[in-house]
Amino acid sequence: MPWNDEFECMPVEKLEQFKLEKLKETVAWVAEKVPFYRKKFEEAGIRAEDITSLEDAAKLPFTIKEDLRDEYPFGLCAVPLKDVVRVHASSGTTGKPITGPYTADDLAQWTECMVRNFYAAGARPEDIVQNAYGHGLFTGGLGFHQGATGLGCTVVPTSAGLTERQITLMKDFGATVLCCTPSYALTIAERAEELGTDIRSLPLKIGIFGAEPWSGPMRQEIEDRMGIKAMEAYGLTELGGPGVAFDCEAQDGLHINEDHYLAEIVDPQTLEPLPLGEKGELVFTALQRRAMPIIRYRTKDITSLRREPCACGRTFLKMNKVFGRTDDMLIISGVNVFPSQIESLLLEIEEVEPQYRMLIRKKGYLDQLKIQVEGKTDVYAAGEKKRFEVEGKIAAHIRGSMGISVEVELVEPKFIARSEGKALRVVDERPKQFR
Ligand code: DLL
Repeated sequence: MPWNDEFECMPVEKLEQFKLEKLKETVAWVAEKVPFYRKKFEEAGIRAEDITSLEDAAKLPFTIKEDLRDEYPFGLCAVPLKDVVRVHASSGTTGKPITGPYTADDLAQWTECMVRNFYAAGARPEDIVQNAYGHGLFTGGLGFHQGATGLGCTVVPTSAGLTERQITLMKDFGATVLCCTPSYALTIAERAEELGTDIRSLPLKIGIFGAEPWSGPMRQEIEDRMGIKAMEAYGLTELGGPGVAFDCEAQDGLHINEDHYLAEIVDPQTLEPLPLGEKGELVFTALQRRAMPIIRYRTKDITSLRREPCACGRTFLKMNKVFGRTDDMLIISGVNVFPSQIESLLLEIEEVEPQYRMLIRKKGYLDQLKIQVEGKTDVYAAGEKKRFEVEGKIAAHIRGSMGISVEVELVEPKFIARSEGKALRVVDERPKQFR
C-alpha cells in the first residue's frame, strides 16, 4: 500500500497529463525568472507554448554540472533570496560546490517525497529511525530526517561517524530502521561483529541505503550480515536530494516520484533520447520545485527505465539500479568497466571481504586496472602461496566474466579505509593529461 495513492497509483495517462501541465508551468517559470534559461531557450528557439506533449521535452536544452558551477552560488535561483528558506550544497570531488536552494514549498514537497520513500521501505510511525547520513550541507541527513519526521517515526539523528556509538545507540534505543550509505552500513556491521554484537538479534529490520552505487550482491551481503531488508533511496543535490526514486517491497527497481520528476534516458554520446528499456544516461527535469527547478539535468548516472505494473500497486516509472556514473567508467582493453561490475564479481569469491578499491594506472598508451581486495583473516594469514592462489582465482573470474585482464592484490584485513559516507572505490593514478 502506498503513502499517497492518489499520485503513486495514478493511471499512467492521467499522470502524463499532470506531468505535461507541470512541465509547461516550470518552463514558463524559469524562462521568466532565470536569465540563464531565458537565454538558452531563446538560442534553442523554444517557448513554453511550444510544449504540447511530454516528447517535446526533448526540444529543451540540457543543463550540466558545469552550468551549476558557473552560476554558483545563486545564478540559477528562480526566487528572491528572501523566499529561500534553506540551502544545501554538494562539494563533489573537484572544483566549486553546487548549491541547492529551497522555498518553504520545495521543502514540503521534499518531505512528501521522502515520506513515500520511508513508507515504501516498510517504515511506519511506530518505527525508531537511526539516521546515520551526514547531517549538514549534504542532503542525506536532513532529507531523511524530514521524511522520518513527516511519517511520525521516532528519529535518532546520529549523523555519520563514531561507529561504536552508532552500535551502542542502536542497541540502547532499539532502532528498527537504519539510514546511511551502503558502504557505511557495511562498516557498522563489521565493527559490530568485532565488538561481539550480533545486529541480527537486535530489533533492526530495515535499512534505507543510497547516495552511492552498490551492486545486488552487496545488498544481499548487507541483508545477511544485519538480518534486515536493505531498501534503496536515490537522488541528487541538483534535484533536491534523496526522494527522487525509491524501491518498494518488490525490490525490483526504483519507483521515480514521477509527479515531481520527469525522467528521460539519453545516449551519453549523441544525447539523443533512448526508448524505455535501453541503458543510457539519466536526465531529469524537476516539475514542481520553485527555488531552483532544473531543466533536463544530465545526471551522469547510467541506468534504464521500465514502465510495468508493480506488485506494490504503484504506477510510477521504474529505474533499474544505477549501474555506475559516466565519470567512473573505465575503459580497459576497449571494454567499458564500472566499479559495480567488479564489486559483483568480488562478492562471489568466498575468500575475500567486500572491501576493495580499484587503481587505474597507465602502461604505455593503455589503461591498466589493479584491484586491491581484502582477504578474510584466515585466508590472508595462510601465507603467500594461498594469497597468490586466491589472486589468480579472482583474476581468472574477472577475465572469464568480462574478458579483461586485471592485476589483483590480496591485501591484509583492514587495509582499505572504511567508509562513513560515500566510499572511494576508484583511485586514478594516471598522469593528469591522461584522465
Ligand atoms: O547522494 C543524495 C542522496 C542522499 C541520495 C542519501 C540517497 C540517499 P549527491 O551527494 O548530490 O546527492 O550525489 C548524487 O550520488 O548522481 C548518483 O551518482 C549517486 N547516488 C545517489 N543515490 C544513489 C543510488 C545524494 N541509490 C549522486 N544508487 C547521484 C547509486 C546513487 N548511486
